[in-house]
Amino acid sequence: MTVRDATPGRRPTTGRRARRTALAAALALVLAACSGEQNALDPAGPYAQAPHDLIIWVFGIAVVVFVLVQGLILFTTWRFRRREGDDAIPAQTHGNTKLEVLWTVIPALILAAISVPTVQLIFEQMDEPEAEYLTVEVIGHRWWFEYYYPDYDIYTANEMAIPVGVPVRLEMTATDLARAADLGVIHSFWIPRLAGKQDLVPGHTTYLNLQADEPGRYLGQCAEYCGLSHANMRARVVALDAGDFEAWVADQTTPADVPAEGTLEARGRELFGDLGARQACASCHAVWEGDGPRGPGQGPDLTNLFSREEFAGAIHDLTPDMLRAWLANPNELKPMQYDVNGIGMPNLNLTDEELDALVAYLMTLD
Ligand code: HEC
Ligand SMILES: [Cu+2]
Repeated sequence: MTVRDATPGRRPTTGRRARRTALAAALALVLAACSGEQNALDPAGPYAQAPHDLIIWVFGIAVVVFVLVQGLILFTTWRFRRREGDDAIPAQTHGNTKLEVLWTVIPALILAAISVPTVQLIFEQMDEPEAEYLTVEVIGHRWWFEYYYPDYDIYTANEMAIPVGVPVRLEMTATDLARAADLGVIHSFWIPRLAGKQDLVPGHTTYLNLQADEPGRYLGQCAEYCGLSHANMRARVVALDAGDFEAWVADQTTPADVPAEGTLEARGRELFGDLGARQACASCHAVWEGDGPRGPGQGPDLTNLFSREEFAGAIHDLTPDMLRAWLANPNELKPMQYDVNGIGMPNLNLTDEELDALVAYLMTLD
């Protein structure tokens, strides 16, 4: 036996209010996607403009189909509704070849028409650009993006500097360096305001073009689930005017300064290369001081660390305080799995004195 609510009439009201609130919240959430830094509907360059225009075009067709189909449904339910004294069973229809052929052929034609520009565009997004372009190699790691500029022999991470108005061709792959048995997992590179989206696949090279028409900072996000800190794997493209980009290249190709002997910074540099029984920072991070070629490391290249505004997968602002917190316990700022499978940065149990010296040294790397 069911016991009825003692106060009928109250429950529907609260229910309705809850439903209305939920609906408003859901709507706000959906609409929030239409603005902000990662808005594909606000393209900032030709490689983002093309898919945007295609989306609008396809959306237009979808609206026409929707209105037609829904209109027909509404019309028939109204036109053939049951009227008073209308007790006869309506005529029973079993199939109509003409109609069925029609509603198979028309959608097939629409889909075929849409697929032509779609497939064309997919290839355009990764074909070699016709104009002179800049090449950047993108390597997806768990959980940060590494960039290498072969024309300039520059290694950097998380923030990719590009010149405004110049096509940039990304050559992309994925690996977790120095772990031969563990090639890495698939990631996806996506800067919604600058280009379409493309996977980074271990052992393969994929291509994607992007271009920014205006200087600015463009945010993106790894778009293929890649494990624990997937949500903490962002990417930032920094578009610079021609002069600023030249200055950036000059800065990045200048070796790091060696701090004067006896200073706190010099002590930091010493610790960077030797932490006694603990693994040295230098075994995972390169700081290029001009002797010998630059090379990749297991972690980001730190030669020009303070030329970047964000770090750790571009999820944190790079400030001395945040950097200190990172070195004291990296896992607290970004969940990683160093103890489980060597992915990420280990906690090296640094003392306050060591932290002071290391932060002072790293701040000279700009
Ligand atoms: C076992 C290898 C390893 C060692 C040892 C190591 N790191 Fe790291 N470090 C990493 C990895 C991997 C990352 C990237 C983590 C991420 O963003 O997901 C990282 C990130 C960083 C970053 C942020 C860089 C950026 O641009 O995002 C800094 C700064 C840093 N490490 C400094 C140090 C210092 C200083 C030491 C020594 C006290 C050290 N690391 C020791 C592997 C290491
Ligand atoms: Cu990823």
